[in-house]
Order: sequence, then C-alpha cells, then structure tokens
Amino acid sequence: MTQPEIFEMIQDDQLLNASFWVNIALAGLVTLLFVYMGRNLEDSRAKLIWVATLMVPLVSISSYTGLASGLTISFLEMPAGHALAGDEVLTMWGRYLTWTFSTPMILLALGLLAGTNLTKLFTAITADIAMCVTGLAAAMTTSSYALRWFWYFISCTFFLVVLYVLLAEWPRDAEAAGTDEIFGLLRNLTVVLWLGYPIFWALGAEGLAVLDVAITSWAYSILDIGAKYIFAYLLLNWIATNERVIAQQPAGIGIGAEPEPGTGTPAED
Ligand code: RET
Repeated sequence: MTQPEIFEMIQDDQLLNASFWVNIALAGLVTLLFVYMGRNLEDSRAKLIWVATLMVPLVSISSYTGLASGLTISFLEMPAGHALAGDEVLTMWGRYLTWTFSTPMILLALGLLAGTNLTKLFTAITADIAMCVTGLAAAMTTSSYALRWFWYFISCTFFLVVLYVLLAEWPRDAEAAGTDEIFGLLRNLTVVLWLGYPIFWALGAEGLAVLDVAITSWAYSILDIGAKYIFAYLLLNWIATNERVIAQQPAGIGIGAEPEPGTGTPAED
C-alpha cells in the first residue's frame, strides 16, 4: 500500500483517526499549559525536570502526526502461526519508534526527582530505549511468528530492568532526597500504566489478535494520556510549589560512589 492509500484508509476509519487527533490536540494544549506552569522556576535541576517533562508532549505531537499522516504506519503480512496469518495487518510502528524518545524523558524527570545518581539513571534509560527498540523489532518481524514473540520476550526483559530501578532503587533515593511522597505517587502511576502497554501489544493485532486495530490504538492513546499528560501535570504542579526541595539536593548527579567519611570535598554549608 502506498502512503496516500494508507492515509485515505485512516481517514475512512473515524475511530482510528480520532485516536490520533485527540492526542495531537491534547498534547498541544498541555504543552502551552506546561510552559506556563514552569515559567517561574529558577533552580537548574528543577528546570531540567521541566524541560524533560515538556519534551514528552512535544514528542507526542510528532509521534501522532506521523501516525495520522500514514508516514509511520505499514501493512505487514503476518507469518504462519499468527491468528491473522497471510493477512496484511495495519502496524503502527511509529508508536514504538517515538516511545524511544518520549519514555527516556519521563524516566529522566522521575530519576532527577528522586535525586538518583548517574549510574542508575543510565541503567534505567538505556534499558528503556532497548525495550522500545526491541518492541519495534517484535512488531516489524514478518519472517517468523516465534521470533516475533522472542523479540517481545527480550523487550519484556529490558522492561523488568526499568521496573527494578523504579520499584527497588529510586524509592530509597527519593526518601533521602525528601521527595518520596510525590515520587511514590508518580512511580505508582507509571508502573501501573506502563504495564498496560505490553498487555495491549499481546492482545492486539500484532500479538494474539484478540482486539482489533482501532481498539488497540485507543488503548494506547488512553494509556498515553495518563502516562504522559497526567503524569507530567502532577509532576510540574509539585515542582512549581516545591522547587526548594529540589534546589536543596546536592549539585550535579554523581556516579554513585559514596565518599569515605573524612575524605572528599567538604560540604559547602
Ligand atoms: C512493548 C511490546 C514489547 C514488550 C514491552 C513493551 C512495552 C512498552 C512500554 C511502553 C511505554 C510507553 C509510554 C509511552 C509514552 O509516550 C513495546 C509494547 C515490555 C512499557 C509510556
């Protein structure tokens, strides 16, 4: 199918088309709101959290524009063994590609909020990028049904690393940084909503094909609204009124080595 044909097909499927445009409109509105919410921030770490958070709806606009225009959608013939074997299935591969850019921003903002170190931040973000890229591979593999699920399994393994950092490492850091309450809320929101993505992948046309394409697209779009816009709103709202707590964290993000007592640079205050 050519791009104009895919575009026409999307236009004819009102439900699918709406799942894209609702997100483009929302992302535009929240971008303006977030610029306004962060206008008075002064601390550089708080500003970095703000910029990372702002990038989320901006990436989203690009992502959904790619889908709505048909640029990042392809029809792929499913291999033998798939419920729709031999059929051309609409694959929104642009979603997995753009998650590679949006989800690291979410983790960067959360990690900075928790006052974590560079090692843990690097671990969470690289595992997250690997999760998205291998998820893209799962969706794009047409040679073998088993290999589609093998990619899915690899992606889930990277996801487990992200979950480990979110659930076991950062809560401790956040407690030390005095941000544990807001961190806990955003962590729970993130973990619950992010778990929805692999579930809908498995149930959607690309996996077991229990749900049709428009329903799966809406499921992702709704998860996106919570995991991105509601998440970002709660975070920025907190930062705007608690900038002091962030500003009090030690400057910079170290690699995590605790100095021996009596060594290292004396505290400034
Ligand atoms: C895939 C399929 C393969 C297995 C796993 C997945 C996880 C995806 C996740 C996506 C989160 C996306 C967000 C986007 C916001 O812009 C790729 C669906 C584990 C967790 C939060």
